[in-house]
Amino acid sequence: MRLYHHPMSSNARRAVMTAVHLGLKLDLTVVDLAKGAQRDPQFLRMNPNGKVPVLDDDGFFLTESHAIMQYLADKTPGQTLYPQELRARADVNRWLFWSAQHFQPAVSVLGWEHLVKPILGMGDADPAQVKLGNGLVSACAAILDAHLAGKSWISGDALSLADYAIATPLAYIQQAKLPVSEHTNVLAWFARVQELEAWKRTGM
Ligand SMILES: N[C@@H](CCC(=O)N[C@@H](CS)C(=O)NCC(=O)O)C(=O)O
Repeated sequence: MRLYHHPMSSNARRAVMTAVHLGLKLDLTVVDLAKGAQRDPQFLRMNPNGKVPVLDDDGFFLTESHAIMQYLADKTPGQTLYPQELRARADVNRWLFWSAQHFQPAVSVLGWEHLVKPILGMGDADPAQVKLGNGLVSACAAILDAHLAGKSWISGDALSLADYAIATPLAYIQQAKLPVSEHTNVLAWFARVQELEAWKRTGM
């Protein structure tokens, strides 16, 4: 299997971490986002959205990082990251959708303003966008913090796809100036994730 990714992409990292945890071999191809390689016609044939990650499993092209995580887990007999039991799986799914719909987009606003724009030389952060991003991330962080009170992992009692999905954008707490410092349950949980082999073996 091959994954088209970028080393700075938190969306791609959650797929890579899943593969590392599951012991699946992924060949990695870097898509040079800064040079616009994601808009090459050849890449757009794999993902018309022009975004990484894209998984190529023997000619089956799968986009959307959370769907890739689910696919990789479903391909792996005996795995425990993505439970089989109906309600346990539904709970993991609930957090994967939360990650895709709420948390990652919220972090992306601040990631763009504080991290990507400077790298691309696109000027100063836009105060209105920073205000928007701070509000969105703060709201998400408060929800996650309350949920994590007294818990080690996000869904059930064990590490799951939900933890990997939600942790990856937090790699940019400092650079993206994410307003999470008051959310001690989030920080304690994130410290646990950072101790995991899959975290240590991925990212920049
Ligand atoms: N919902 C998508 C989002 C993917 C995404 O936004 N990828 C970013 C990198 S983190 C990208 O490829 N951006 C390039 C662009 O928009 O031009 C997923 O979860 O895979």
